[in-house]
Amino acid sequence: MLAGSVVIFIGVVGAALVPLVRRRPGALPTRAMLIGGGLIFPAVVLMALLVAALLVGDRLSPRGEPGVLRVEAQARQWAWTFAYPDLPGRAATEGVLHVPVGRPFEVHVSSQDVIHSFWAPRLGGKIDAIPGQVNVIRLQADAPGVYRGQCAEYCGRSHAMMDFVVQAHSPADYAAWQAAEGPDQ
Ligand SMILES: [Cu+2]
Repeated sequence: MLAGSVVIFIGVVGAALVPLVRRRPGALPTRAMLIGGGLIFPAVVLMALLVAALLVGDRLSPRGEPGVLRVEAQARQWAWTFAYPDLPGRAATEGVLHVPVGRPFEVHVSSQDVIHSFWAPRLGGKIDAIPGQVNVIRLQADAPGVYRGQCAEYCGRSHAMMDFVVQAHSPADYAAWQAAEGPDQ
């Protein structure tokens, strides 16, 4: 989107400069600019963005497919707790969400107090954390590492400090973490 908008911006600025440089009427063909630039071009661009948005939205939506790891994210002022109902015996973690790499996981997001928003930008879109309601977002990390996340809905005094990380483990590391004893690791 950024690359496309830069190209369009340069084109628009260029078209606006043409009449200034070539100081005569009809420097640009009026009809072609109106119909082509004002009607057809935006329609094509917006359709392309609509298709892209629908595809991304579909990718982020839960599908009830088997083998997807389920994790739970509980927001509160001003921290995140992550629970692992699919991993019996595994204690909840504070501020760090542990996931396996290369495998989709669904985050079931809720809140204990006010509305927050779960957002790990490098993994995908954000989703609201609403008290009394569970929203689900489907994500996947394709490389091991740490993906920073942040509450994306203003939720009070320490909202800006309400961050978390998603730690994506290789399969062996994930098994080791899963087997590790004790809370908050
Ligand atoms: Cu928040």
